[in-house]
Parts: sequence; C-alpha cells; structure tokens
Amino acid sequence: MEGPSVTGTRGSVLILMPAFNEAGTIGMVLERVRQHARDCDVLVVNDGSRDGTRGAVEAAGVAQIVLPCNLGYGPALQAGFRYAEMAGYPTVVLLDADGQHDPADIPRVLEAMDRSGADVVIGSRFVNGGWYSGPLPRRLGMQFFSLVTGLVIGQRIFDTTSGFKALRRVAYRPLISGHFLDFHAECLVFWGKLGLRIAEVPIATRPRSDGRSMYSWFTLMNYPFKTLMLMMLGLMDARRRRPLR
Ligand SMILES: Nc1nc2c(ncn2[C@@H]2O[C@H](COP(=O)(O)OP(=O)(O)O)[C@@H](O)[C@H]2O)c(=O)[nH]1
Ligand SMILES: [Mg+2]
Repeated sequence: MEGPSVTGTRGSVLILMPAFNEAGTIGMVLERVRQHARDCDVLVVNDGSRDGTRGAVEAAGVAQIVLPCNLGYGPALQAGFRYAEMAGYPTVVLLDADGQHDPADIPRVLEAMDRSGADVVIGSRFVNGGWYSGPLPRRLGMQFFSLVTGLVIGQRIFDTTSGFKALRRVAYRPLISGHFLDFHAECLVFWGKLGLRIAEVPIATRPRSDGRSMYSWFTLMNYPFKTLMLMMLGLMDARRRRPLR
C-alpha cells in the first residue's frame, strides 16, 4: 500500500506555524508573513484549537493541518515536519502564531542561513546584548540551559528556548520520530552531537497581546527535569546515529 502523499505547487521554504487557540492574533501574523515572506509557503498546525483559529487561517487562505484534539507543541510540529519532508522542502522556518515574533525578521534569518551555511539558525533574543524581561524562574532556567548546552556541545547558544528557527532538511528530518518536547536544549544537543552547524541571529520579540502561554507555573516547574531527561535521550539517540556532517 502506498503511504500518504503531499502534492501541490510549492516554493523552497515552508513557514511552519504551531497554533493553539490563537484566533486573536493569527490573522495579523499571517498577513505580515504574506507581506514579508511572499515567496514562502505557509502551513499552520492547528492543534485542536477551540476558538476561531481554524476560521482565521481559512480566511487568510493558508494551508492548515487541523488536529482533532490537542497533541501538544512537539507532536504537532512533528506532523508539520513530516509534511515538509513528504513535500520535499529544503528549509522550514518555525514561527509562533501569537504575534511575539515579527515575520519581518524572516528574510534576515534566511539570509543568515545562506551566508553562514548553518543548518539551524535561531532567531535569538539574547545575542548582541538582548534582554528578556519575563519571570525570574524562566530567566534562570534559560541561563542554566544555555550553559549546559554550551558544556555539552562546545558552542554557547544564548537563546535555547526560541520558537523562531530556520532549519535545513538535514536538521528537521531526524526530528520527525525523536523524543522532543519543545525543540529546545534537548534538540540543540542532539543537533550539535550530529555535527550540525548552529547559528544565532538577533530578532525582536514582543509581549503576548492575546491568549495564554503554554507554560503555566506547573509546566515551568517540570520543565528542567523533563528537558534534562530528554537531553540525555537525545544524546543517546545521537550516539546511535552516524554524524550528519
Ligand atoms: N501545536 C501546538 N501549538 C501550541 C500549543 N501550545 C502553544 N502552541 C503554539 O506555540 C507557539 C508558542 O506558544 P506560547 O504559548 O506563546 O509559548 P511562549 O511564547 O514560550 O510562552 C504559539 O504559536 C502557540 O499557539 C499546543 O498545545 N500545540
Ligand atoms: Mg508566545
């Protein structure tokens, strides 16, 4: 029996946008993507949203995978990576649907990828002295995982929790079936140990104007333990594989 197939006209960059209950912002974000990344294709993974997200994406005329229930950020993006792989996209750009990332930065992130030859380019809040004013535990967690990642792969990544990333196929393909939570430090060490090249470029971020963050106090308390455990799984997985570079 033949596997599923994805057909249709497409460019070489897929903007992959995870969305859970983002009806208040996603229309505006998609409009700015159209303005600033006209040549890119867009796929929203609508993860069982219960608000008007589906209608807003349809109104924007953008492709979406509508999951029947909420699977969570990681599995939802894995569905998107599978789609990108089946359709043969050389590059995927991850971008949040809540308006915190500015689609005007997409061309700069892609240029940095071309210029540097990196396999992963992270849109970073912290290179060039950037600053994050969120809750203290979250700031400390970010510092901690930046240090740990640096020790493990020998390259300091300042923003390990950015959801704005450009990935070449060599970087997104192995994520389709791995153990990943939110593609943060657990994913960076996996990529680093596989020999992939990672670069960071500064981006602007804005506070959320609508909806709710997926991180509650409870998930933030679990985050370090889960991420450390998944980092170890990622390292074991990378050791089993042949280096990609
Ligand atoms: N697919 C999927 N996306 C989610 C889920 N929760 C949040 N997101 C999306 O992931 C992106 C980042 O989420 P957000 O809650 O803003 O994370 P934060 O900015 O780190 O606080 C946004 O586009 C959300 O809509 C989820 O359960 N599934
Ligand atoms: Mg956000």
